[in-house]
Amino acid sequence: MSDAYTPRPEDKFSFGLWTVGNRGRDPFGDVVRDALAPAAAVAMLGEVGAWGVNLHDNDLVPIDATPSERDRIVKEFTCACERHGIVVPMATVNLFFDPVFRDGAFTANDARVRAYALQKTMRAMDLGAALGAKIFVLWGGREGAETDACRRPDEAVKRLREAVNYLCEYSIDRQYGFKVALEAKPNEPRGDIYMATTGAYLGFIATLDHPEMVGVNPEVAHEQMAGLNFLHAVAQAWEAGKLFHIDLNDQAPGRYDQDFRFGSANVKAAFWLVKFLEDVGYQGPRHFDAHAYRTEDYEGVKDFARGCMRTYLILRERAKRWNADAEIQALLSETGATELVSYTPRHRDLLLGSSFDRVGLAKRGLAYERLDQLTMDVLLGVR
Ligand code: GLT
Ligand code: MN
Ligand code: MN
Repeated sequence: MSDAYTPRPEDKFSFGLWTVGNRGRDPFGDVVRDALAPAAAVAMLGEVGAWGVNLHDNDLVPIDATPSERDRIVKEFTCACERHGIVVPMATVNLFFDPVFRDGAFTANDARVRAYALQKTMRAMDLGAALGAKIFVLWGGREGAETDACRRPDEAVKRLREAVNYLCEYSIDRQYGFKVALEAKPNEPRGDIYMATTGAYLGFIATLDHPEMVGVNPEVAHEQMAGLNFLHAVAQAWEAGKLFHIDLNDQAPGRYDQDFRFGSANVKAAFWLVKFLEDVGYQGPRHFDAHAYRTEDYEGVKDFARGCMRTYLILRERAKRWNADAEIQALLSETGATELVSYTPRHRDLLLGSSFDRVGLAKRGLAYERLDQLTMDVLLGVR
């Protein structure tokens, strides 16, 4: 039965193979679900109504596969995607699982490890391009330190720049047309990870050889782990033309990396986020980088995946209602039009000659309490 909250392909909902395939291992306990073969994951995504599947190289092709094994696996996977009407919008590379990356990949002190990381990434780009992906995510999960005795952090930045520049050249050389999306996280699995926030990456991108090819992939939980406002990070990325991809999930601030179902922990923050993405007309994939609770079997994993999409669609409908609400709009228009000023000698003289009712301005109530309660009423379904 379909309703207003049934996902459609144009919603561009995607999941990583590693998300629905997550087996529930955590630092204190072993796997609780059987392995889910990539073709089975694709079938599940088709069943729940998703549009896309994303993958790391080794989610699909084992790290030690021979070229002929790789070709067979890719062929089978492509067939599964066609059969279930699922596309591959994004690909990425696993530079964090294998022990070779225990000191980092692009920033590792050993030049052979750095070279291997580049080679592995170029091969992952080959794989992603073969599957039709146009976005390539780089998450530097091991690019960090437990002790800053290991290297100077500015050296790490230089190594990271060298690697991203190299990989952009590779994409150009092979005519892959990738948009590279850099994903920040403050810590976990390293004690501290370099480029802790989306804002740090936005600063870094401007220093690259091909800044136009590189943007960000902000993840809800990664900014919230640091106690930051995710929407603000996304808005800055969007305004800079750098929101190439987004990882939707949820997280209680200050905890471990929870990767909860989208909207399940901070529904109001999720509402502002969905409203923003819809208001500005974000056209990229809406990727859920989350996983089901460890208590679930694969029926529960489907509930998890359906829940991510359903919550997004409910919040989208609530955002439309908020935008159409006459009282909300009236309050907003009272609190300020956004007219941007620019510097001219005439404007300067006018401004310097103006007088302001400072005390009067500071006295006027802004009615944000009312505005926020109206928001709560919309969100809680009583308006
Ligand atoms: C890993 C991480 C995610 C990244 C993925 C891409 S892998 O699951 O926790 O945030 O987006 O490398
Ligand atoms: Mn992520
Ligand atoms: Mn995460």
